[in-house]
Amino acid sequence: MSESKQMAGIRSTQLFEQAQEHIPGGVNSPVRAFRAVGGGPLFISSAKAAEITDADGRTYIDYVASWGPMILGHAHPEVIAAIQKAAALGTSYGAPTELEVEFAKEIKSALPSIEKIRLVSSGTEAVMSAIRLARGFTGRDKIVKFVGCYHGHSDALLAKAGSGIATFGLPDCPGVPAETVKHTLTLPFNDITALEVLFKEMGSEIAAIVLEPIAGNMGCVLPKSGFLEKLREVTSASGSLLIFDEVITGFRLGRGGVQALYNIKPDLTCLGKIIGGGLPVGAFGGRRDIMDHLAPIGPVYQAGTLSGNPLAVTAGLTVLRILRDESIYKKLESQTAKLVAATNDAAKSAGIPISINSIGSIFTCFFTDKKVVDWDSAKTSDTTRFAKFFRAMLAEGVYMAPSQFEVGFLSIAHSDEILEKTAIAAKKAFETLA
Ligand code: HOZ
Repeated sequence: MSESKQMAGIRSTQLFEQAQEHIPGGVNSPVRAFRAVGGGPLFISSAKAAEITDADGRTYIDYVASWGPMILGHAHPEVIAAIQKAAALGTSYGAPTELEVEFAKEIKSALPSIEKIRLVSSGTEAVMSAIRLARGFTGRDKIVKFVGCYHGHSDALLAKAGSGIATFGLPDCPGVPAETVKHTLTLPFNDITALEVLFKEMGSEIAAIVLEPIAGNMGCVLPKSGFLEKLREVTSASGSLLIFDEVITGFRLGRGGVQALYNIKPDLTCLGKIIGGGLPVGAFGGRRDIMDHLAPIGPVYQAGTLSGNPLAVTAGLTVLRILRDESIYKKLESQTAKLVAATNDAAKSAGIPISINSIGSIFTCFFTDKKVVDWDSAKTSDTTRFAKFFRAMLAEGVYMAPSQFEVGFLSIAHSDEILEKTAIAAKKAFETLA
């Protein structure tokens, strides 16, 4: 193990000290601060393909992939060229463009449940807007979300959320008025009985169920057989809407996201991450009759100066067009399967119990011998052991999400050579835990 790589380097440490003077916690998004794993964060200066390089000039194999968007690897030449060309034409107009029409068509061709779509600038904004629209359309206030699912940081959706809220064990968030969350009902993920009981009792008051149909913010958690079908059934029966938050899964687990994999048609879908090709973009779309409730043709207001930004749309469109090649997804899946198998082997030979959940090109290695099916089982993971593993992997040159309750992402740049290096690192890292 290269001791010199064990901690953030001198430059990252200096930058973190400065950052803490000027930026709360030194970061612009909490999980990045490494508080759940110890040590200070790496400050990144560049990235290429499957690797990132920090301010100290150290290069790491990257499984964060900007939390998902970099499915083609960092600084993909076609994407960079497209952005450069677009930048020369002006970076923002605050007016409609042909690009937005092309982008809407591209997304609709992949997700037939989307009849109309509106662009925003982040996943948070997409889900927040979809909830407002669902409430405006149904005339109902209550929404249902699942414990451990994360839908961005808007007030109504922070209740029992995943990601940083789960990582730091924050039950409630000061600043969110009780009146705002009183309409947010929470249920355990994958619990069909609890769902049926709730809808029997108050289905007619519920505007929408919102969920990550494959959860990615309590680690990767898959829906059990029949769960998504039951959601569709109870919402249709009660006149509530079904909203899929596919911010992580859209265009990542195949062009059609989870809805294509499980053949379920949500009323609304929220997208983000990959559709911006690494630039800030979110979107929400779905049934025409619902979407037409949005201003300017309907009464539900929603707006954004940088919505449909030409640079971001160019980057996203370039990526989505490349992703028309379905063989990319097959390759990603087989590379991920290799990584999962190697990780299981390494843990087994070190005698460390783990439970890996994975689908397509995402995965989470939980440090538990339990099957992880919801937030309660995710929580059985030994997070101290995870933190030690994280640090050992970092020391071996592998950069993973600094929280147990996130997913790892592969890109098409994660070659066999990269996977072999990762497997060697994992073997050494598990041995440090034995
Ligand atoms: N909420 C993101 C993970 N699911 C973290 C984003 C970030 O820190 O950049």
